[in-house]
Amino acid sequence: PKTIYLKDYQEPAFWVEHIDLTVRIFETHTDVESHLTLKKNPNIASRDLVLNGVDQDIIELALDGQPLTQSDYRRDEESLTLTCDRDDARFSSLTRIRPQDNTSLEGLYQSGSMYCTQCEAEGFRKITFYPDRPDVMATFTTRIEADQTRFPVLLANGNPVDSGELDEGRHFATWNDPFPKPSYLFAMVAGNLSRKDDTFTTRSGREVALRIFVEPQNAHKVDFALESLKKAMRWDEDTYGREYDLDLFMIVASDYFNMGAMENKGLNIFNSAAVLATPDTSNDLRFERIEAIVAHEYFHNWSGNRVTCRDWFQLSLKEGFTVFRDSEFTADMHDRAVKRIHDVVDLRAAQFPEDNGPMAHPVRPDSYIEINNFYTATVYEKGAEVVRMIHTLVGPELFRKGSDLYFERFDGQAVTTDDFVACMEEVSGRDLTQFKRWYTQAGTPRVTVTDHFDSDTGEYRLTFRQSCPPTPGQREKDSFVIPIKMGLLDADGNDLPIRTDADYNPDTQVLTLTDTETRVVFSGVNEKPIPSLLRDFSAPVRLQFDYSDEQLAFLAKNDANGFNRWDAVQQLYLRAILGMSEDERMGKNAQVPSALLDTVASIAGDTELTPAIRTAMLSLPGYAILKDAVDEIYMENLVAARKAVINAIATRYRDIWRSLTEGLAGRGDYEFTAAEAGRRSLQGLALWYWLKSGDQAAFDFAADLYHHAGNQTDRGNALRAVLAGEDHALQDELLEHFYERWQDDTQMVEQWLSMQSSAPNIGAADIENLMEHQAFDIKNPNKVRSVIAGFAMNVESFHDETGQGYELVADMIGRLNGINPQIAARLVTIFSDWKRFEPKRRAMMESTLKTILATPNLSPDVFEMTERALK
Ligand code: DPP
Ligand code: ZN
Repeated sequence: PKTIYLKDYQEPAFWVEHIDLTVRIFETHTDVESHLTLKKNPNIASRDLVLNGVDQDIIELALDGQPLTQSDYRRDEESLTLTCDRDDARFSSLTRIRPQDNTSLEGLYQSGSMYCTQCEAEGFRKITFYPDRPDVMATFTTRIEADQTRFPVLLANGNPVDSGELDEGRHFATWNDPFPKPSYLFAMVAGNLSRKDDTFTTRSGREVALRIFVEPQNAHKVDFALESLKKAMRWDEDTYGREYDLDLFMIVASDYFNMGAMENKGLNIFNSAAVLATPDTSNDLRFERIEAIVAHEYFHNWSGNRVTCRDWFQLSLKEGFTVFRDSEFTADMHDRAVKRIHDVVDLRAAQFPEDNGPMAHPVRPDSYIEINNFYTATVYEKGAEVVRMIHTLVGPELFRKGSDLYFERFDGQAVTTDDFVACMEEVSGRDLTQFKRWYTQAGTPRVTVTDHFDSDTGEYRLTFRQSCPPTPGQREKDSFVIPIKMGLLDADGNDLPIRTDADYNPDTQVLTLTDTETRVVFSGVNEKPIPSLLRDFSAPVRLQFDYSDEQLAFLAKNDANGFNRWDAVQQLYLRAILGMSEDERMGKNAQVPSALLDTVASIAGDTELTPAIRTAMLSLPGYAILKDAVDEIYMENLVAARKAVINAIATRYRDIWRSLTEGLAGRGDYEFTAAEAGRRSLQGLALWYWLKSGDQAAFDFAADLYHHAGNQTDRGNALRAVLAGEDHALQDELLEHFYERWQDDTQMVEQWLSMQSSAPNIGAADIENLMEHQAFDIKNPNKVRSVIAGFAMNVESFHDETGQGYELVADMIGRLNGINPQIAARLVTIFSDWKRFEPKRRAMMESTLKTILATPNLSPDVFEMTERALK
């Protein structure tokens, strides 16, 4: 496989101005006819016309009407190159593809009864010969022909311009997209779909038709997505001044989909799990996720489509910015502090470990073999944090000015992260040269803080030292620009006024670090304060300050910043679990610290905190975060310590959990609001703790809640709690009941699978059984994710000392390699922290990775990930 480097970027020798595409769908094959209007790029001397194309049978190729023979072009695995002497030329091709056999789910493929596409990043080359790179932007006309009965609905990007009947029961539809776009934003759909319509009036008074298309059995599941879409459209007008540009916006739901969703111009295609919802089949988290993904894809219409990426190294230009946008949208729609907490949990559980191992790469990578492997937490979530820091540094008004300038200046162009940052520099007058290291240097910076108080002078001093560990290909790092939002608490827990000569902005409470070491002196301080640092998680760093347990408990109670109250409790949990785990390993008697237990009680009873915040504060860090926090992973000890803390919390406060569970019962119909979702989440957690205490009454309550729940949130909470307990008869009874009742509902079956794969005490053999079940389908990524990804997070079973868990996942990767390389490659990341385990598991995981690497016909996707993991 070939490595592609950013430094080798060159514009193409030819641009495409327009493509005329005709797709004829037949039972056994699909024929694709295309005509490209080419224009020479004057900046490039070469006359090579490079067209990407894979998995197509060539029927006919022509240049300006002259048929081409094999001696007219050079061919390699992914492309075809010919010399074109004219500046204006027309390239034509007729090729044959077989979408019904395309299990990679890239390009045109069959999903259930429909045909649909996924072209990001490089799927268009599986449909027709084309310069399949994002800097080539063309207008598209797409004509689809298919059987009228089997495929009554025919969709493509843009506006419908023509349709009609053909011979032999066939029909056609022609679509025209007037906005030039890269091929990765192409989409088409053919199917027997039911449709729900709505409208949105833009602020300039244009009426936009909104349509959601789904397979008929899902017709009742679209209302929520439609409402979310309208909210997103309004929000983007209000917050960014961005109006929708076409007269029609369509969403299609597909059961077979590699990612969450795709922002194709005017025709978003969604994984059905990311769009279909009813209260009876989706829990609150799912509702929030769907709202965010619908918004995310809609926001891409500007941040991604109108202004797109020059090359795939710039992926974060659209993804980091758009994740930041959708995250702010959710914060505005619901509860800002809760959203921030959820984002930081995800960042710490997924991105920090990625940055802390062999897969670490910069937000703007320098090289790749398979770009699909770079749709990562670093590009998306850390990329969003980088945009957030710019927002913090320049402030909201200038940030908006900068984004206005960016959209205006680069409309219709394919640009780079440097172009984005340059707009922010221009409007703010701030030099962001050093800041841009966040795009080029991988690794999570560490900030170590020490303090000193001088009562004679009334001076309090904080010393910040930053460093960043080496990552693959980057040994030394230069210092980062790190915004630290902070306050100083007095003995009553109030913020002291801040007086300092340092680079501190009193309006935003932000101190900006630029050097390896920064000393900050605060004057006029009469008593030694407790610092509250990195409020709202103002930078994606690991901050270390030597708090006592009592100080953390104090911050948890008193900090004016909700996020930092939560974070103080998380530090208490983390410290307790890691300390106990170490004690265990040394054969010492491990004790749950009393400061932790007292804090738990005070949070549980603090009715001034919203239920959602209390849930977050009462939730322990998961294993992903715990593993990432130690130098060497001893799984048994970590598991024992985490369990001991849970047991102590559960048993000591059994009465609290019971009364919370009972007191938080719902009244009336299900409503998806921040307040109601918060109430349900706290009840779910309280029930889970109550059940962990072993109280029989809790099992009865859970069984009753399961059977009488009016919505999937309560039902799921009840079932998850039961699965975490020891009553195996009840577990079997409820699981059987669930499947019986919901086996015809795809989204419910997916939840049924993942609740089992992530339940404690499930073994590799149970997972094998699940994969034999009729509900499982190895060709369906959602099913694979439900079973395998759930299992991999289920550390007790996955890291079982026999190594059976490793074997099972490796086997799955081997099977998927030939079916769906993208999904297979994702699963490899499960092993990427192997070097950080104790010797026994380290050896087993390493040999598992080597077995994967020895798989015959290994795809470039899996090869790249396995090779990187082993380094
Ligand atoms: N561009 C897509 C997204 O929205 C990729 N799945 O993230
Ligand atoms: Zn995106």
